[in-house]
Amino acid sequence: LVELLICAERPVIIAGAGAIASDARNQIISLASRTGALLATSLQAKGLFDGEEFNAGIAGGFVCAPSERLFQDADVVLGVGAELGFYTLEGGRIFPNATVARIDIDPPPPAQKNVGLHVRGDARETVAALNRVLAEREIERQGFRTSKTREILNSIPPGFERPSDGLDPRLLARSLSAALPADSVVTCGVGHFWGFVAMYTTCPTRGKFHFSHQFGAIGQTLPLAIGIAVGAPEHPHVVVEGDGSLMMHLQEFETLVRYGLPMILIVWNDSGFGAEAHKLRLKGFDAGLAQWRSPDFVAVAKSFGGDGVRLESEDQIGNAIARGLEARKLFVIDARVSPSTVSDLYLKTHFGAKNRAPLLQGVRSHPPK
Ligand SMILES: Cc1ncc(C[n+]2csc(CCOP(=O)(O)OP(=O)(O)O)c2C)c(N)n1
Ligand SMILES: [Mg+2]
Repeated sequence: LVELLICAERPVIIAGAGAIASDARNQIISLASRTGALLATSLQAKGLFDGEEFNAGIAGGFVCAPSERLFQDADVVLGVGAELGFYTLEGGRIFPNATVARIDIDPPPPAQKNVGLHVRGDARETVAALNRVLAEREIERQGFRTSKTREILNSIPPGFERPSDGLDPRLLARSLSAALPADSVVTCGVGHFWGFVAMYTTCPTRGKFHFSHQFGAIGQTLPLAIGIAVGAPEHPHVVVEGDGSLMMHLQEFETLVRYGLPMILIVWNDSGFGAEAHKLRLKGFDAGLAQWRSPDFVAVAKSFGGDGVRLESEDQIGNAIARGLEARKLFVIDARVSPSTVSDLYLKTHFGAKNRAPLLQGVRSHPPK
């Protein structure tokens, strides 16, 4: 691994959940600066390097356009506490020219493709050892850390057109960044909608993101979020869930109310299984097969003993969250988003469009534990 990093001309370091668990952030930042690497994260470690120079954000399906362009030229990709699975490497598409290496406490999973070099060890200790060896050998590389890279990362993103059939999901996700309390924990479900949250909502400065994507299954967010709420009662908890997924576990409202758990639940409501509706439309089928007339989720929450509000505009999200914090119980924010607005990931993966997503630049005051 030492030799690989010494020879690397344009390395990228991708931190995953294991890097957070072992508190490896500062060691990774030193290693990246020594080797001239771009910093990136898997979805699981979203926001870990916010505020750092040469932070390229998320590597994987949710990659922004400037980073995607730079990753094409990477010659070494080092995962730290990151599995670097199919989605993080986009099946190899995102790093077409790179040798892959990993540092992980676990052995490579049996189904892992492109194992590359796998070093077993604690993320922080192993990266610290690398830093020591590279310092002894006086390695200081410029690598990716040039003014050209800075220019690409800071390029002004293209604007987007506002939809006329509901709230703009990109604008809503962006407005959510400023609305989240600094120490809040955000739990986000999986569906078409999660791309907006992953790519346009910054991680709260002293908070954390969880994504409930195990097995890619929808309908698990509320049960997972209830566990997170019980485990971290000192943090305000904001949950983002799709309307279709929510209707698979709506009965858990009763659990929340019975245990008196405070939770702000934003229903990203496009009145359908958007993930399916967009694909049906694309293939010439009837998208209406995966769409419905939305129930009144606020009324449902109230009937269980919770409360809520229907969001009238994107910029009302701050007020709605403030009301939810005051309510200190289940508080549903029903956000009727545009059902026709396609996420960047879907535009790229299913519609063959060019990636135009901006780099999400957050500022982190404190590393999450
Ligand atoms: C258990 C399960 N059933 C079906 C799917 C396929 N699926 C993936 S996303 C999705 C739609 C989710 O709808 P919603 O929560 O409203 O989010 P949206 O896609 O509309 O943003 C479906 C049916 C799945 N991933 N898991
Ligand atoms: Mg939906």
